[in-house]
Amino acid sequence: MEKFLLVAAEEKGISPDIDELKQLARTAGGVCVGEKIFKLKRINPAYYIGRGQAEEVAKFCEELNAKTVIFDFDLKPNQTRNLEGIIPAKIIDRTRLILDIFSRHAHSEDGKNQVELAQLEYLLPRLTGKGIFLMQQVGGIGVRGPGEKKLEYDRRRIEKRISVLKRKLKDLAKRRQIQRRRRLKSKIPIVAICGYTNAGKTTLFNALTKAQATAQDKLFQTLEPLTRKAKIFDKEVIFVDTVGFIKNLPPQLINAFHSTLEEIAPAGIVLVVLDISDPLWLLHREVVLKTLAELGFDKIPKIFVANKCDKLPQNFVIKNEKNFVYISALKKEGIEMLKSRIYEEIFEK
Ligand SMILES: Nc1nc2c(ncn2[C@@H]2O[C@H](COP(=O)(O)OP(=O)(O)OP(=O)(O)O)[C@@H](O)[C@H]2O)c(=O)[nH]1
Ligand SMILES: [Mg+2]
Repeated sequence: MEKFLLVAAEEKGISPDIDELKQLARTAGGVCVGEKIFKLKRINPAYYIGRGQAEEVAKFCEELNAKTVIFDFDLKPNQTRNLEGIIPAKIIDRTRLILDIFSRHAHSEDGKNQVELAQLEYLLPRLTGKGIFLMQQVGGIGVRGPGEKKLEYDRRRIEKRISVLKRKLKDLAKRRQIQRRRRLKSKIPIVAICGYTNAGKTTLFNALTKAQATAQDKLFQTLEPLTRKAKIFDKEVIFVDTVGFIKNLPPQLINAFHSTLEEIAPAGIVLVVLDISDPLWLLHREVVLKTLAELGFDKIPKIFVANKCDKLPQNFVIKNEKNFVYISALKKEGIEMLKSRIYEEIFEK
C-alpha cells in the first residue's frame, strides 16, 4: 500500500471533507499516514497554499516517509511544478486522484476510452517544454492509464490519440442514442437511479431488479450505466443504474461521462438515492440536484430515496421533507413502499 499525506484547505470558512478525501484515496489503493489542513485567506498563484505551508508539508513528508501527497483541490500545472520543487514526493491533486479511480473501474471498451480521453486532456497542459510529463515516480496512485496500460507522454502522440478517442466516443454517443430511441419506442417507462457516489445506488438497483451488479464500499464502483428490465407489480419498467456524483467533479470527466449520464434523459422518473446516515447527505443532495440541472434533467420528476436507514434509529424521519421514501437497500426494507411510489408516479399520474 502506498503511503500518502493529505493536504486540505479551509477556504472562506468552509472546512474540507477529510473523510471523503480519505475514502477516495483508499479507493485508489493508498493508506493515509498524516494530514494537514491549512486555513487559506487567499490562493497563492504559485503554490495554491502558502510557500511556508508547502515547506511545512515537505518536512512532514520526510518525517513520515510519505512518497505521495494528495491535495484536496485542483492544482494548475505551474502550481504542481512549483510544489514538486519544494516537496520531495509525488504530487497528486483531486482531479488526478479521481481520474485514477475511474481508470481502475473502467472495464468496458467504451468506459476505458472515456477515461483515457479525460486523462490525456488532463495531461496535455502539464507536459513540459520537452514534451515529457514531469513525474518524479512511476507507478502507484495517479499514474495509471486505463486498465493497466501505460500512458505515453509525447505531445504529438497524445494529440493524435485524443482525436481518435473523440471520434470513437462520438460513435458511442450515436450508438447510445439509437438504443435510447429503441427503448423509448418500446414505451416501457424508464426509472433512473442517481445519487452521490457510495449512496447505495447499485445495491438498490440489485434489490429492484434481482440483478447482481457489484456494489462495494468504494467510490465510483459503477462507471458505466447498467440497464435492466423488471416488473413493478403487473407493469414492466427499465431501471438504469448510473455513475455516482461527487462535488468538484473534474470538468474533463463531466465531458467524458456526458454520454453515460445521457441515459437519464428519457427517464420518466429519477430516484435520487441519499445515504441518510451520512451527516453530509444534504450537501450531497445539493451536488446531485445541481449536476442534474446542469445536464438539463431538472424537469424530470424525482423521488428522494433515503437509504441506509438500518444505520439509524427506527422510525427516523426528516422534518419538513415530503416526497421521501425511507429504505434500506441492503436489508431490503422499504422496497415495496418504494415500488408503490414509483408505480403511482409513472402509471397513475
Ligand atoms: N448499512 C447499509 N449499507 C448499505 C445500504 N445500501 C448500500 N450499502 C453499502 O454502501 C456501499 C456502497 O453501495 P453501492 O451500492 O456500491 O453504492 P453506489 O451508490 O452504487 O456507489 P458507486 O457506484 O461507487 O457510486 C456498499 O458497501 C453497500 O453494501 C443500506 O441500505 N444499508
Ligand atoms: Mg454503483
